[in-house]
Amino acid sequence: MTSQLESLNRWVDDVARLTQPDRIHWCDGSEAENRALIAQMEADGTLIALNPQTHPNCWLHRSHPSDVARVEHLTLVCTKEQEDAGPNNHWMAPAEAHAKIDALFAGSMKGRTMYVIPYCMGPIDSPISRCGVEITDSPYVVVNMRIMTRMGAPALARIEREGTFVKGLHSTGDLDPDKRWIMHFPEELTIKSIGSGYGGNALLGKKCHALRIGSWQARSEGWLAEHMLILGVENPKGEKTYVAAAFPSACGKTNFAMIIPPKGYEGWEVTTIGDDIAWIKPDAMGRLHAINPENGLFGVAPGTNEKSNPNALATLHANCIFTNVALTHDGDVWWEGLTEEAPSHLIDWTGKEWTPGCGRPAAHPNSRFTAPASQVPSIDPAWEDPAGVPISAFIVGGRVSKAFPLVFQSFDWAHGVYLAATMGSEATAAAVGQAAMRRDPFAMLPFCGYNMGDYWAHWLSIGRSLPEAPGIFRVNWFRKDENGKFVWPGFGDNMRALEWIVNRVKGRAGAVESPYGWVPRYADLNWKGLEFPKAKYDEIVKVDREKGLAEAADQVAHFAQFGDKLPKEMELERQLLVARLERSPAVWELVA
Ligand code: OXD
Ligand code: MN
Repeated sequence: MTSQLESLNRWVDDVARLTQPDRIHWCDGSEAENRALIAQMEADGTLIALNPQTHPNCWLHRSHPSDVARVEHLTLVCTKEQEDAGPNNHWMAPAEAHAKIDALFAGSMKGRTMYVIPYCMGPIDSPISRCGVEITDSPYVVVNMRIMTRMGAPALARIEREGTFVKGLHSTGDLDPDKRWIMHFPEELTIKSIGSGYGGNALLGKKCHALRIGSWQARSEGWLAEHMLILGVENPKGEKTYVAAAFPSACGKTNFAMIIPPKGYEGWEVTTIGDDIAWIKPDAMGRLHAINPENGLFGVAPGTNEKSNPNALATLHANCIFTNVALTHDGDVWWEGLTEEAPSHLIDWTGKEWTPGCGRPAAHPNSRFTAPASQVPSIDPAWEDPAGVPISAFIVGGRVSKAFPLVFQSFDWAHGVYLAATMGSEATAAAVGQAAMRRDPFAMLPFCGYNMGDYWAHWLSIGRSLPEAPGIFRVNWFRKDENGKFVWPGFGDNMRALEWIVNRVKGRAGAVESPYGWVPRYADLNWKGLEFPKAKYDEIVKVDREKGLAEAADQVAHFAQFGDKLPKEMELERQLLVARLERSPAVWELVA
């Protein structure tokens, strides 16, 4: 098979000449093709079948122990000008980068099959969707791409119609970490990745295309490619509101995307459109509409359980690929946090015998499940609507034990962009008593395919172009008391902040002005079904002037990295925060 698109055939020929595969297979995405690939991988040990009674059509894959995560230091953005990649990206000049990686691709597919995977990011008939073609020598990548994207014949037909596509070339090479690169050439809409079979490095549709190349395309075409979940909230009157939210990796994004309303919220429903990436575009009326460009979840397994995320757990009963989790003796899967007590005996993620207390984790901390989004019990009926869903609010937040209130609204769009540009999570305290922040603006630090200063400017411009911009909110579920214990119950009770956010953008919820932004008073939140006294609430809302000033001072170095690219508004917002704090009492508290 070849394509009707000359440029695609030519590229496939060029790649084959370089990598010298034994065979070329164009993927049609069919069930028969998938079954044949799985049978082949089961035969050579790449996949292990799970118990067909408890997990029909599910498989376990164990990756090479040195290939279990994204590798930020080997991930490059190769623009002609280094300034366009910015201080947030590792950079190499395109000619040098191509030469370096092509030398590694030379002959890398000898003895292997080269798979050509046409795919579409987003519903196949959505004008917001964009297509790509990934060439890979990994059948594991093919079967994962089939879950994570709309892959095969319909995508190829769209590519032939449009005549353009993002080119992604991937080879596992010999998995030598010294010969591993993940390179992006946004000006050429090209990705080249070698030496890794791990999801974020090898499933090129996800982080490489949908975020790094996508953010570049979004900027030049006037839309947004974001590391955000999308969810819908329906109140008992049947009124539906959609929000998008950015939290850094490992801050509970998948859990929040599938939140189950707590006790007291009978009649409410939360639905899921996506758990990781949002492509957002103004419609003809200037309203932002979002699609989930993905077709599946590539979620972190450890910590997923009946309490943290029952919807995710229910998604994993069939048709999934598990990577680097532990195996039980009856062919089931297990990971840390799945049950309170570990089984007495397991095979760990490296294939070794494991017993509790042996000193090693049973599942790799970054073990994953690849699961079809259609199986999520809370999936929204409109999740594949080609028009996307209208976004009324953006939520951003990180993992911060001090300083920031539970939830607050920005004063305006530019202030909201500033709140997102300065967000981050606490790293392990570097100096005693001093929490070090790892800034992760918009949760995009590892994923923005261009200069982060230009990215903030793009967000500011988008806001200016909208007749009615969504509200921007910041949340912090992680404030701790003097004993180091989390004050807020989190999980389903985060719904209380979500309800306030929804009511706020509808203009029917109160708030007071704090130095950080608009904060809900105790009476502005719905406490039905939760015993949470006002004194406790005051604790997670109050603003400590010194901590606030220290935070604002710490932002100076963060902003300085971007030099001339830093939009004026960012530094002005920082100074406004300082001015507000300086005129505040040592501890700003709610009076009502
Ligand atoms: C992910 C991540 O895998 O953000 O989604 O790291
Ligand atoms: Mn992510």
